[in-house]
Amino acid sequence: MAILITGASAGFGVAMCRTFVAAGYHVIGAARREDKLQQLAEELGEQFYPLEMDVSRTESIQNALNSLPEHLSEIDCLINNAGLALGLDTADKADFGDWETMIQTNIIGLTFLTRQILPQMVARKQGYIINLGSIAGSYAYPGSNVYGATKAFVRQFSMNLRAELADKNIRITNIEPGLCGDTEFSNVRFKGDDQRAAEVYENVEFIQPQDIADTALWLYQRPARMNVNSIEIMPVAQTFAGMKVYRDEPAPVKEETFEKQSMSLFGKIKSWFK
Ligand code: 8X3
Repeated sequence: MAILITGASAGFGVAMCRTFVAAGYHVIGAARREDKLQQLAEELGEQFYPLEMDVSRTESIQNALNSLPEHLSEIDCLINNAGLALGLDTADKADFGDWETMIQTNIIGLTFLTRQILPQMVARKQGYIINLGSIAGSYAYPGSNVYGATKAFVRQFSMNLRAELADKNIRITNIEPGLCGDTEFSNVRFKGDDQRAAEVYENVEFIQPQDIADTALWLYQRPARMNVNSIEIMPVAQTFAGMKVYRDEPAPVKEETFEKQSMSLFGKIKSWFK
């Protein structure tokens, strides 16, 4: 039995591969970048199996799964970690191609892979699916438009799977991280503008990939009777900003002179005696 982790070439994925291997599990690390996977394979040894997979292409997912050796074909835990944010422009200016890529990876890829793995879990009446959502799936912020919406999809998909799979002894959790540094997340979002990416993490103690990896391992090692539906994790320094209200400029107050006011009062009194 193995743990299949997507997005294994960077950030959360690398940390989770290392953490699960160190805890004694067999890990299949799936990612696009073969060189990064090979480095990880050299570091982690026999317990780690590098699997080339592009989660943004269903054909690549299928081919990768078909290529798995017999002894690793049973997946006890699927960690849907691959995903990305692209851009922070408002919806009227965002690149539609970026939206398509996010939908393709964060939604289509995640659901396709889950659909491929679920039947074997159902047949065995055992398994665990851990999805990597985001606080962006629950809280709106400008520029999050489609990225946040894909993560809201992941959140609801996770809950809907819970509703279907509770009687199959399959656990589902949506991990929802907030500001987490030391990953490629912002470098990818800002398309290689490393300066802008670095500014996101300036002067703040952000969450580390290891925190997410430790959380995933903790979840996996809970008793089989226990399901954590979702777990939202922020750095202490990140919190809610409240509702923003954009107000119109107040209408200018018409100032009436004292003479005007008294004249109109005098006019009224005069009209009573007519
Ligand atoms: C990452 C968290 O706040 O950048 O999903 O959207 S955030």
